[in-house]
This record gives sequence, structure tokens and C-alpha cells, in this order.
Amino acid sequence: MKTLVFATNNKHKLEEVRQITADWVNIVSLEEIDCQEEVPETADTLEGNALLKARYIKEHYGFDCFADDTGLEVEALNNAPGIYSARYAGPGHDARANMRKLLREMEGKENRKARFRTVIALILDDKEYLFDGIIHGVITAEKKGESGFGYDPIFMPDGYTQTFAELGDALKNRISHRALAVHKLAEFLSSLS
Ligand code: ITT
Repeated sequence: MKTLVFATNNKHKLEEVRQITADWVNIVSLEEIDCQEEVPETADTLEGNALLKARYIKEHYGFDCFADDTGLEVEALNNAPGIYSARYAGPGHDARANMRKLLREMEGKENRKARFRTVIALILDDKEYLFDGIIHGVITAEKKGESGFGYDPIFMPDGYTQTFAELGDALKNRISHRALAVHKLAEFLSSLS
């Protein structure tokens, strides 16, 4: 089985990707390679940030690896918060404050369309590859559900009547932006062997 470092400090992402990839790749966390740094995310696109994170780990630790950068893009807000999703309400990763701000910005808006977009950057044998995954949905009027993380309680994917946080991890990990990107990564890796 292939072994890859997953360059993320987000333990929810790590858990999701481990569930999605279960039996075809051995995922090593940053903790396991003794990396405690906040990896820089200073680019202005998801692609750029995913590459920055992966390159940082390759350069400083020498491992083949991949990174995920994800944004929630809301149509009525000109695709905000986008690359600023993690710090929408200010520095830090306070999901409650971020959701509160987004719900406030959406008050009175008829167009509730939004999408989650994940870009995965893979560095393998000194080459770089990108894979993406998009899921369309709407921003709900209030938070609902307990599972998942981040904006999951206010995002309802198209074709469903519950938020990601109500639908639960198993369903989310079958249909999500991240699952779609991870499956592209999987196809690519299996095409090599
Ligand atoms: P790493 O950069 O260390 O991977 P991060 O949490 O900073 O972790 P991002 O830069 O990709 O990750 O930030 C995206 C933010 O968007 C993240 O903090 C979450 O709040 C939110 N987010 C990402 N994926 C999500 C998902 O599947 N469901 C809900 N919210 C998500």
C-alpha cells in the first residue's frame, strides 16, 4: 500500500480522508512526522494554498505528501468566504463565529446558492498534481445538526433536505467535495501501479 503524508493541521479533515481512503493508502499525519508548525497559506487561490502546504512538507521533511485546501463559495456574496473560509470572522478557526458571520451576511438574501470546493495538491516523486471536487448546495437559515465540522451545520447539499451535519459522516464522506477530490487522487494513484 502506498504511504503518503497528509499535510493538514485539521484533525476533522484527517479523519474524513482516512475514512474515505480506508484500504488503499496509508495516511501519515503531521503529528506522526513530528511537525507542529502552522504551515503557511498565503496564496490567493485554493490551488496555490494546497501547493504551498504540500511543498512546505516536502521541502522541510522530505516526504511525498498531499494537502487539501477547501473553501465555501457563496454566490450572493461574490464567492466569499472562499479562501478565507477558515478565518472569515477573524484569525483562528472558530467555526461558530464563522457561521454566525455568514448567517448574518445572508440575512434577507433570496439567493442561498453555495458550493464547497476542495483542491488537493499531491507531490509524488518530485512532481506536482492537482485534483478538485465540488459540491453544490444552499446555505440554510439556521444551524442544524451535530456531526462534521466547520460550516457543515449550515450547508445543505442539492438533492437533500438536511445539512451535512445532520446527514452524518458516512453520507457526507460518500458525496462531499473532499470525497470527490480524494477519489480523483485514488484513480490517479491506481493508474500508476
Ligand atoms: P489545513 O489548512 O491545516 O488543512 P484548515 O482548517 O486551515 O486546515 P482550510 O484552509 O482548507 O483548512 O480551511 C477551510 C475552512 O473551511 C476550515 O477551517 C473549515 O472551517 C471549513 N471547511 C473545510 N472543509 C469543510 C467541510 O468539509 N465542511 C465544512 N467546513 C469545511
